[in-house]
Amino acid sequence: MSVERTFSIIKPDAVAAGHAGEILAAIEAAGFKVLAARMARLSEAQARGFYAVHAEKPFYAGLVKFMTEGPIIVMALERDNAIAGLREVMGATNPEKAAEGTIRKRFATSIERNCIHGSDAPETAAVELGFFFGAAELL
Ligand code: 3AN
Repeated sequence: MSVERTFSIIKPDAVAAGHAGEILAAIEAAGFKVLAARMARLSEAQARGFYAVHAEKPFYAGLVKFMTEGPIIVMALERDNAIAGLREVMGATNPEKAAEGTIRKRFATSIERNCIHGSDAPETAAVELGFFFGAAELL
């Protein structure tokens, strides 16, 4: 296994509910190094761009509305096998199907309001990291 980087968002539902600290603690407890992190508020155009891959899905409009409803925390994370590892710590997209102890099982309230995002592949991680962070922030 090699050191890898991934991108994560603590979504508006979790920030509003005051779960950001516990989510970050779970990420750190799983061995991730936080390379960069900051609060952000997505514009509609940014949310549309970030989720462009889902543009044809029936849930797209609702997803964009949700992701723009309040502040988020964007993070660049590093660890061995970071991409798959974070998705394991996050749990399944639908919290009802997420394993016990995962972040989504603990804090998500629905398949849409599912508290955390994590990149799903090396290509998407690179694009998503570049969407929010400059190269100089990731040294
Ligand atoms: P994941 O976040 O687990 O990679 P994706 O990439 O399939 O899942 O979906 C991106 C986001 O879109 C999810 N995190 C969730 O907020 C939302 N989403 C996915 N599937 C649905 C759905 N069936 N209904 C509503 N929202 C959904």
